[in-house]
Amino acid sequence: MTRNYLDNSRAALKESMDYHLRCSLCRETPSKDYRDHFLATAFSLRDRMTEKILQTERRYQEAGAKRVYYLSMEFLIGRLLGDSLYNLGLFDLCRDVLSEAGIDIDEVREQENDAGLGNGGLGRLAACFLDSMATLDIPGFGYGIHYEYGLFKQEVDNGYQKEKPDNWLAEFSPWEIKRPDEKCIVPIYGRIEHFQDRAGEYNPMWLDWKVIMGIPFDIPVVGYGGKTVNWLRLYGAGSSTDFDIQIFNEGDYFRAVEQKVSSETITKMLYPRDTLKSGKELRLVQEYFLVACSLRDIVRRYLKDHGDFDRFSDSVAIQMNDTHPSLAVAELMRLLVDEYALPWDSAWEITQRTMAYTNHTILSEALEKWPVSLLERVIPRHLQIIYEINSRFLATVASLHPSDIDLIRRMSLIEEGENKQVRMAHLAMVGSHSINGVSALHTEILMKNNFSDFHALWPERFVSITNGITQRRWLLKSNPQLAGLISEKIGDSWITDLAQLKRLESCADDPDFQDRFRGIKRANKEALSRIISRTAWVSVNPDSLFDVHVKRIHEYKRQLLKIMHIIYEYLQIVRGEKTPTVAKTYIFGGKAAPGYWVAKQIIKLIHNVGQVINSDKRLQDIMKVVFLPDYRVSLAEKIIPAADLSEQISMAGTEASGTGNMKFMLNGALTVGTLDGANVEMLQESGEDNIFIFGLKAGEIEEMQRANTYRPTEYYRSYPEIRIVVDTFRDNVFCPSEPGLFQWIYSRFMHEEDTYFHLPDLLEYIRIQEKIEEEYRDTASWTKKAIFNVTRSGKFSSDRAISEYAGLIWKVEAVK
Ligand code: B1H
Repeated sequence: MTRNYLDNSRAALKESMDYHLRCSLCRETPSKDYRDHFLATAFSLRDRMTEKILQTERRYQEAGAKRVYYLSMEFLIGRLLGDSLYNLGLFDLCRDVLSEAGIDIDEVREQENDAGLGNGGLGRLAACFLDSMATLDIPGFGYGIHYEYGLFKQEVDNGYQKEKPDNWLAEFSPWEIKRPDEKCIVPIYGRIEHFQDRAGEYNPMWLDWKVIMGIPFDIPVVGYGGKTVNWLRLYGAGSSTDFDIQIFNEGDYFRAVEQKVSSETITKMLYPRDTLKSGKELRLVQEYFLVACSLRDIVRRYLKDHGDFDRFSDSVAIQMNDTHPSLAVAELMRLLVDEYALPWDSAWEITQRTMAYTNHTILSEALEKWPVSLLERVIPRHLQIIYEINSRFLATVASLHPSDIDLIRRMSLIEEGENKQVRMAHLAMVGSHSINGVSALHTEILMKNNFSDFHALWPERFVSITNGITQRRWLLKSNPQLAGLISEKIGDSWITDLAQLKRLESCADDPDFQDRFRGIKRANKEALSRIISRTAWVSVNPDSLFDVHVKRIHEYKRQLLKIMHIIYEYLQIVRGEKTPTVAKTYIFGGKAAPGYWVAKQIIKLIHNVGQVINSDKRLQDIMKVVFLPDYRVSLAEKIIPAADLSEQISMAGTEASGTGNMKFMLNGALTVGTLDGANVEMLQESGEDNIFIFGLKAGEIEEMQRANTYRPTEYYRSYPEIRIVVDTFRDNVFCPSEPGLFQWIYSRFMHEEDTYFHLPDLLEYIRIQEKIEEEYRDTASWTKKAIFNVTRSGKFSSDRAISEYAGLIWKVEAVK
């Protein structure tokens, strides 16, 4: 190759793609194989990125920049080819080079497997944050786990979810760079003994531990414009060869091999639970493994440039993505005190100044607690440190509130009882200088309810940072036609400054602009219709209203409320009580945790309702219900640009923020939603005429729960609309061949069980859907509202969120 093989000319790009086809992949050129072209293109981009990683690193070094490390058990990055092409500014060039070879770039992009290393919003947020940090030239890096199997693939068999392994690395990923030379060694298990030192003090020693080896895989993260390239470091577990050889030398060949097998299982797979904790030993080991590997790496990098720890918290900020990496507090203390011999108080000050914690949910089933007995066995030294942190912390609390035993019990890091447990959120809060919620409402609730004792003690630590999404992936790449129309009108500064979209407002009334806007939506709907017929085997009308409910299946998100509305509408039509005025396509998608029975039943219910409705001749062109299997990032990128209506109908007070809601808004869908999570702020931004808000408010629900006044049967008895819907579950209307299948739903209501308040919100939901139908018929007015949703979505950029983290929490600056 020529000397300038990395420049961004057409010739150089072609040359490096041909080079990789022949030299990396050993293929004859020209090749007609899409997968070969995917790999060759990816390698060519990676070459360009690695060069920039080195340049970026030099820039950070010269500036002596403070660095942010984002610790997360999940990074739901999806595909990378399209995003890399856009961020490097090479999309058009690459499309042309490929098309000259007779290759369609879209086919090439379809070859890439999603990196599904996350469950849902929490993992996707981490991925958007990486994109924003690189785009804003912030020295921000991700640390996560190199799962061999990402989130399971979902197949649907007779309406039932079947999980299939996601072997995303089977054809290997061209983006990652394995770095066995930078492996680290992590001790685990063993016991503590105390030895007397010369001064007569007893010091703890962690003995007889086993070893796991952490092997880093780096994925470049290129910011828009291609100047800054950060990286995401994912650790895979291997067994320590040193340790194996020790057993080996003892002559126990089989035990040495067994050791290898078991330590490699640590990063085998992602736990497939969203807003539900697991409680399994292997999950704890995973969390510890992430923390131990990343902190060693962070400390190693720091010590390359520093002789002591005096400037640690000025040089390093660590963000814990929920409590999953909260053992970082104990691990940093252990490193500083045990391995670098710092006095406890100095170590504690450094730790607190370095760490920050983001809470993502108030649902109690997700709040992590680990049994003391388990920690004692897996990481005995960390448990000791946690006890020490706790006793010092409780002494402070006691000195402020000497007689409040109950307060001390509530705030303790240890939950007392028959099986003592460590409360990980308390560990995270005590060890951090900052605690943040992910929307205004969520942070309010945290301060008022869940963490009120901590808020009273340290009000200054609490911050609200509303989530955001990256417009590079969720508009520029996923909706290129709309992106093009916007740039044509206001230029392309919105790509790095989403608030610029406001300047598009003057177009909202322009009939010509409206036409083009609608035309793009219509084209996206056609494309989605083709996907629907291919994957869900239902033919849908692209002129119908696309009403979309996609997200993890969970009771609190209330897919059941949506289905109950669909059933109501269906009954109304077939009974002749309603003349439909708008054709509708109801689109669902989402995975259920494999062990979550109710969620899986809801998938079955959606299918059965779909089967009845889709085969009813009376509703032929009026209503369709589809479930798109295997909802994932790359599918979301096709669904969201085609949506007219975005369903965000969680029970108020349960969805911490939501981020799907923001993606729909950015793509010109109107939202129907409760006053929950970031919907509250979407209402403020869009104005009440451009969003459909209904249902009980968080405070009202809280009050009904507190006073225990909600009785589902009272709603059932009082409202015929509710009764006819609930009775279908008793009467097997949607399971004639499997009587009793959905009886459980009916029974729950009859037994006064409705944890997520479906019935009190159902009437208002039906009414607002009627209003939506009415408004949709006025095409010009609907289009205008859709345009306002786009123009007023600027706040929900992850660039805004990251700027807030950088300024309020991390105190880091861009290094241009
Ligand atoms: C969110 C989780 C979560 N909150 C435990 N909590 C998990 C909890 O594997 N686990 O143990 C996995 C995930 N995920 C989501 O975070 C919230 O529900 C959304 O409302 C929010 O938008 C998102 C990002 O902040």
